[in-house]
Amino acid sequence: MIVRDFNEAKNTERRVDSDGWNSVRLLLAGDNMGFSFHITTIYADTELHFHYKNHLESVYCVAGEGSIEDVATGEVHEIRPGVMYALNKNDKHILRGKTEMTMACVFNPPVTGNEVHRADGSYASADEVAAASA
Ligand code: 9YT
Repeated sequence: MIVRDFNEAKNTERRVDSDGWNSVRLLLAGDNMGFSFHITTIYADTELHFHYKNHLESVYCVAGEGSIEDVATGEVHEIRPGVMYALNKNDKHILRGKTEMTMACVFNPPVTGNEVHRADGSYASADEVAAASA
């Protein structure tokens, strides 16, 4: 069994800080769960362009308010506590934080912990990472 406390993990290298957001990765690829699990904080008045081409992601809003825009359709969905979205088509999206938002996120395949967003909003796949270091 794996038990981890967000309040401790947020003060370790599990916390990743970026422009407009931070994320505490409570489960990573190395935990061999088949998914990774993150608590992501999106800051107020932020607009983020993400496109996880190599990962499926599901996100549940725990606190805060904002919206998600499906770039393919232009459709905008309000986000508030209780709302879940799943990027089941690797959907390119724009996340807007109206207030600070706390989001619980699952990634399949799991994030390894070393990813940074590339210019196109994606994270590299495991194959691309292996090819780059070969
Ligand atoms: C809300 C959202 O898209 N979270 C993604 C996870 C975060 N970018 C991370 O941990 O890399």
